[in-house]
Amino acid sequence: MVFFPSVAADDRFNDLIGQQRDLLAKPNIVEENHNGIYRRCLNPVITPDHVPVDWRYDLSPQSNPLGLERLGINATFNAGAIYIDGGYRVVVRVEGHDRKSFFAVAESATGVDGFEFWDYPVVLPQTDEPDTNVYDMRLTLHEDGYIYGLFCTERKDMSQPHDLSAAVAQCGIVRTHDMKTWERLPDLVTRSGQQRNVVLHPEFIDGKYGLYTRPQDGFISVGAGGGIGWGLSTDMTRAVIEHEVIVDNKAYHTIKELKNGQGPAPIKTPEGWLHLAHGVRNTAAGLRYVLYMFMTDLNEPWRVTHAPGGHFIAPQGAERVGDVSNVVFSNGWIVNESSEVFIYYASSDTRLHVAVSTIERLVDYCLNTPEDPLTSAACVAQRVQLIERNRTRSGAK
Ligand code: M1P
Repeated sequence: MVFFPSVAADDRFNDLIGQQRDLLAKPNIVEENHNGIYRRCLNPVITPDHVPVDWRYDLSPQSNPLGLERLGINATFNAGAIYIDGGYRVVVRVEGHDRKSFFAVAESATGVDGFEFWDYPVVLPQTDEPDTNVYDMRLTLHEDGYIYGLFCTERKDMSQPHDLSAAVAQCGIVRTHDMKTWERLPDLVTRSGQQRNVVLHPEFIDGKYGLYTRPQDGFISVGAGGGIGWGLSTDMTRAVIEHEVIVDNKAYHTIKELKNGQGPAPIKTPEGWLHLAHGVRNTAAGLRYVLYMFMTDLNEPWRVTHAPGGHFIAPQGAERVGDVSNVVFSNGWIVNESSEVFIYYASSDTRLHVAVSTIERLVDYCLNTPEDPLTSAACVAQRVQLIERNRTRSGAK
């Protein structure tokens, strides 16, 4: 058997480009069976195979006569999202084989398929303290007119020089008008030693910028900290939060027992702000990340008004397996002019998916899904109540 039949490098490159063209042209399929709240699309919307061939291969037959991949892509996940001029744009966390993440914009006309990367990844300006790794950008079109990107910047923890996995996570900030040129602003300053999952609220609150935070003690563990926090900053060019309150706390024996974090910027509806977040619990198989929703007051977005119990989206089927298995994570969603909602979520830190819903359905879900009553007995009572109502309605004895 000939393992590597002799093929001209040019032919191999044309094949790779053709395969990618076919992948991008493949229409997505919406699942048939669904819960009425959302419908998953069956194919991931962005995988490493969507990353342009010329970002991975040296396409010169002279310097790459064997057609080898030079800079591989390991994963494409956790994407911020924004809707501009009828285009669905995501800022994807792209991770190379070297374990460093970077940001890249991909755009689709439908929101569910045909995502094509722009020509170049985002070139992120640095602060005086360069980032080692950056990830999970949340995009907010703020009423001040800028598009802000808040992301996690990770650097070595110099106070523990011999522990090579000791890191410090903080909130990096960029802003832009065109998503091509990004202005880097100083990192957010808070009283917490570590911050991840920081998100900018889209509207001013008493003339100040509102930010959802996640104060934490350690890099992976939130320790005594945690919960989705909230604070105000007078300025984004030197963002400082002096005082944080907890909007949504961790809770014993729930989907957010270990930690939680705000997903994308909340969506404004007449009934209140819709929030998407992730909750984490520990299991014998490791951490399990699921998505959940809640709603906050229109004028006081730090005050929870509705908290549907349990998870909203959990990893299922092939989503369960990847670099960090049993994880779904979301930092981007889009509402279009028809009030359809496109929820971009990544599975197992590996690839990006979309589920589709509507504002009406998500509001109904938040207003009418019972809260988690926190004990087995109370959960049974809640379910018995539902069964009894249904039986009474149908006239069953
Ligand atoms: O590996 C799962 C997720 O872990 C982190 O999220 P959190 O800070 O809430 O634990 C992030 O690194 C995230 O990117 C990752 O998907």
